[in-house]
Amino acid sequence: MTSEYHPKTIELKWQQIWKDSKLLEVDPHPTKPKYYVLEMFPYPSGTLHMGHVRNYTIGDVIARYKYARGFQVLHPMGWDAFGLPAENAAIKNKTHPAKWTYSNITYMKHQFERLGYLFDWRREVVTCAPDYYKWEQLFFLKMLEKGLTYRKLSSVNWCESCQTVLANEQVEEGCCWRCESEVTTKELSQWFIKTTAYAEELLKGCDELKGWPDRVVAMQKHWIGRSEGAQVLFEILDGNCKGIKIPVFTTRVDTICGVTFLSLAPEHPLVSEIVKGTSQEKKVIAFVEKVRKQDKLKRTAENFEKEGISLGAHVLNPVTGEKIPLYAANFVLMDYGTGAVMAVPAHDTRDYLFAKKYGLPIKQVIQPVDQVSLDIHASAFTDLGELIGSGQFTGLTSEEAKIKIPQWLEKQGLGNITLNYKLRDWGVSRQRFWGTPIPIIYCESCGIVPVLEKDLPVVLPEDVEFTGEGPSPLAKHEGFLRVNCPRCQKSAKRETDTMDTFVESSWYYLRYISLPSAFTSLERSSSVPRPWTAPQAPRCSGGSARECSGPAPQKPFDPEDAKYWLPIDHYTGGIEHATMHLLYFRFYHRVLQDLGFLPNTVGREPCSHLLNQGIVYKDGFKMSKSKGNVVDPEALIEKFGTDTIRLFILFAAPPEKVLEWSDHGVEGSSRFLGRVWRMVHNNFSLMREVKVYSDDHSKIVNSEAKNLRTKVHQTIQKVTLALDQNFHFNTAIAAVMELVNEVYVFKAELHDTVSRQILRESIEAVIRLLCPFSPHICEELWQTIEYTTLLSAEKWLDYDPQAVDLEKITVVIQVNGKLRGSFLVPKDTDGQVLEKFAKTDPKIQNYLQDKELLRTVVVPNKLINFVVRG
Ligand code: ANZ
Ligand code: ZN
Repeated sequence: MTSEYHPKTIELKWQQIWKDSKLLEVDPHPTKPKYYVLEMFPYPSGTLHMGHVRNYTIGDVIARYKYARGFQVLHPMGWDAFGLPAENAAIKNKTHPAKWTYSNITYMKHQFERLGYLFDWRREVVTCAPDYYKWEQLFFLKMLEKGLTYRKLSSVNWCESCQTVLANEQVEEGCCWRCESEVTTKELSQWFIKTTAYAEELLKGCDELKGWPDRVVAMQKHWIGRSEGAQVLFEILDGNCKGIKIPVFTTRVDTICGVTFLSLAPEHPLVSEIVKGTSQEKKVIAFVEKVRKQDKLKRTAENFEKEGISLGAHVLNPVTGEKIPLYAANFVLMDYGTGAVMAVPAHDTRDYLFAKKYGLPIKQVIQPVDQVSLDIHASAFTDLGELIGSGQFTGLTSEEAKIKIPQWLEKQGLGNITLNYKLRDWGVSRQRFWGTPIPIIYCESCGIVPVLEKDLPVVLPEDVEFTGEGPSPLAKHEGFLRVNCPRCQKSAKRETDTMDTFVESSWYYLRYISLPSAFTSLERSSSVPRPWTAPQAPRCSGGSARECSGPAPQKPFDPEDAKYWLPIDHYTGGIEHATMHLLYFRFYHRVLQDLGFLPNTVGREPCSHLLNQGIVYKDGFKMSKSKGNVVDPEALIEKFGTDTIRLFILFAAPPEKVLEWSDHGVEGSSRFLGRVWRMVHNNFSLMREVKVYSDDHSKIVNSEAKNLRTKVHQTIQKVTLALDQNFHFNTAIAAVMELVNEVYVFKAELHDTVSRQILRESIEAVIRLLCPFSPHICEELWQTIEYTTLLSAEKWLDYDPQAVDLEKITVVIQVNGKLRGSFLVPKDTDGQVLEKFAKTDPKIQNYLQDKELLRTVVVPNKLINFVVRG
């Protein structure tokens, strides 16, 4: 028997066996509780980096564990395959972006296999495949019907010398990344998705995200940014625009009597109207141009230099009747509120700084309730208080005034209470080739015409040239561009913009839930083409026209599958997606439900538990190409084996914390696995003839053996706890390491059957508990001790409550008052922990499934009762 540990040989062997055993190729089996484990899918850049390895290792551990716990596990993988890098590679290498993308996918898939991850590859999603994006096009059209997509003017980065639109990441310090000339902005008609229609719902839904990190929930709320306030109309008193009423959004209508000027966003359409033909015109236009180039985020920052210009006109304060001047100011943004601000220098810091700079009056109208005097000329007083100098409203508190003033304004037809959200509608048009074509046709007589459903997908052409200059290759491709109008049949033009790649990642989790065989029959089209062949819409070769234009595809996934698999039970991904992706993902889930693609019985939230894996650092900096401190996973695997890398990553830090890379630590993990290997081989002859101890714990006479057995069951308990609820894999692994140490010092006597049985029990426990983390070596050692089963398919170990400790007590689990189970926990375990623990028991889950949980009653140290309906 060999006693040398050769990771590579073992790993390749087991990877092949797992592949052949199709372990996670599960089909829905409604009698079993399900568990949907998902990791954010990668962009196929070419190689996996350590951040990927961390993310997917976490997911793999959870998938393996849940499988061992008897769940039906869905663990899919796919590729977020559209995007700019493929297009840049195409310009550089003169190849089609698809070619680059698909060859990267092939390579990275191989890397995934080499990491020992168990995925159900049958469900693989490649977002650049026409049979994926055609659904996205269909969703777009359905959303258009409901008014959830629309077109409006919006600005883009523009390079005059390259004659091309630039993505934000192609603008380097205000200059074009290719030619280094200055980038300007240009107004283009673009498509928007009305995320704001769901703003309130998305905000309310945040309260349901109990299994999400608080930080992410806070970021979602902030991004939605609900403000309660009022809208007030200020009438223009003179000049070109006399009589026009400017709406203003304010959260402090209580300060209205302190308004001393009005500020418009420089981009406000009224600005140019007001100054047209006046002596101010030139200066104002120059100012507007200057501000347009400033960064929007910076412009509104408190410490950014406030700048503005008088427009030479005046407006009427509807409450005081005062005539006040009108300005354009750089800190007012066009796309928030109404793009106009009533300026109150006494009570708003930005207005204060502006007034100081331009010598405008400062008028106090709010008095602090508890403070006698304050110097309003030294700084703005921004708290709420009591109204002074406010005519009929004097003496009210700010809170009262915020209700009374809008009521009064409403009677005059000059204002009302409104809500405002920071959330903007989502601009999805990209002037890029490598993305989902927007399924729209422009006809001179009919205007904007949607592509007919039966004509989907609108496929990206293959014969294109990439120069990096001028408009997107789609706009130059005659064959793509020219089309007959579906309404009047006259010649028309296709939309040449493609969709933001965040659209694809908003619904990929749904595509996974049905097997391709389910949707190929639904769609009646081929599955993912690979290796890259011309992506073509299912076309007709012969046959009658009727057959060709048969019924449009019905479903992108099977609603029955959705009922079973949703919501995602565990989602892992980086914190950088805390706002955009996760918000769009929550938005699409709701939209697809409201469009009828998802059944109503599926909840409104797509994912119940989210984990943000921490960043990988090396030498104090984030591991990144630009810092030159990357460690290549592949080289390390070659040297130490996958099991070591996985173990190190999981052991070095809890998953959500920063992981500081350490070569020393990797070597330590490698040494530990060698120690486990030798432990099994050296002890095998002693344990070969016996079975695992299975008798009553109290009957063990040898106290050393008894203690070891207690350690074994405590370790099982610890590891189980970590895998079920706190995800502190590092402490779980540390516990296994301790157990290995105990086995090393344990002296099993040859003739004492019980101690040899306990030796066996301990060694088996180590192998089994370590399996989710470093699965290859564990499978191999399982075989070494002469088991013929696949360890990855074995049931998870239960601990023996008797063996654990006297400090443990039994807690009873009830559902609607009926005894449904019990479990052993440390005395005085917290109620929330008990609840979580009970919910992870598959048996209990069976009772809770498809029922509404009304209440959970916890009697500490005694029982937990789930009150359910349905
Ligand atoms: C008058 C006022 C007086 C304001 C005062 C504040 C304090 P949030 O809470 O973020 O919604 N505002 C409105 N539209 C703006 C825009 N397009 N660009 C920049 N600022 C804008 O902020 C709402 C407040 O931000 C509004 O309330 C308005 O200033 C300003 F003592 O109106 B306030
Ligand atoms: Zn037409």
